[in-house]
Amino acid sequence: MRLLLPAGTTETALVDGISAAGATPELMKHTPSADAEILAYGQPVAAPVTPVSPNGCPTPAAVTRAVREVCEFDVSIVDAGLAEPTAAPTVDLGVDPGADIRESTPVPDAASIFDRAATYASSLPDDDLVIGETVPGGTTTALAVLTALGEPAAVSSSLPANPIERKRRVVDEALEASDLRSGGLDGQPLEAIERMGDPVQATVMGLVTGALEADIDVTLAGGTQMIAVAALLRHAGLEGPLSIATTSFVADEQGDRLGEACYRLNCELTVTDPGFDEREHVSMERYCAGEAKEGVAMGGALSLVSEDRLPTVLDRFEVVCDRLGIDD
Ligand code: AAM
Repeated sequence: MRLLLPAGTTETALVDGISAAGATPELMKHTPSADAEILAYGQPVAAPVTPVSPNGCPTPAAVTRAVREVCEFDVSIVDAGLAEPTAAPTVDLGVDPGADIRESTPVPDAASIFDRAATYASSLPDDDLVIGETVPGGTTTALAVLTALGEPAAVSSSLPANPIERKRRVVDEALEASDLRSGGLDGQPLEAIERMGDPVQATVMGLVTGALEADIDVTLAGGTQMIAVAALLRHAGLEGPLSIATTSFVADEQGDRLGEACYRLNCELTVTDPGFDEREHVSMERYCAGEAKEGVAMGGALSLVSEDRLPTVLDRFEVVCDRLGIDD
């Protein structure tokens, strides 16, 4: 099994109060580069910060890294539009950072990103891929492409209280800037990304398509951003079952909507509860309070952990937090 982490950015994350995937909007552009380093090395190396929410909740990369230290799987990080340097080894598919979706064409080369990602994934030697994401503002761009496709638009948030009205206003402005109406790009997924999305979506879509063509099994590791990718793939005509693995934090927040979306998109759904409520650790308490919830393939990584190894993973998460300078 190989974990692929497409890591990228969208300037949409700079909208005030839209994301907690970084302590401040200015620091958020470093989050994907730092997440890549945490996954690769266990701590930031060149990135100037450990990504934490404004309340100090550590990035889900710390959880995924803890699972990796216990379960040992291969990782490849795909540069899906990083805005800042990373010292993590990355696969270069020539992807630029995404612009603000309130511009007319935030991802002008979505179609060629898709092609390059598909070619890369189809050449991999693995039997199974788990594909995650890190892109602050990603739930807003997910809402935007779902709206453009005419799909029911329910998305999660890295904030405990989802700023959904704020996101809807951004999406309305994005539709206007792209001269679109809701549902106007039904059946045109790459155009939806080009005019309303982010470069990570084009990358994940290409990776999944290339892998499935090469008979490699794929799990989409994430929450509602992966629902948006599944919708994009269905609008591209992809048939056959898809599979999503996410955390109980997303599932609890979304309620019935998550299962309904998976049913509609013919997606198998795996939800993993890491049992953070049974520990007294400040990071785990933050997750239980609804912060972060998912990201950096956290749900997919946790789904690999057998019940008897979960305590070891939680112990390891405490060690990783310690290494990251997060007090308990
Ligand atoms: C990724 N890195 C993160 C993080 N994510 N570091 C700290 N907290 C997170 N939540 P939103 O749309 O609210 O920004 O949420 C999506 C982001 O949150 C993604 O980057 C996802 O991977 C996660």
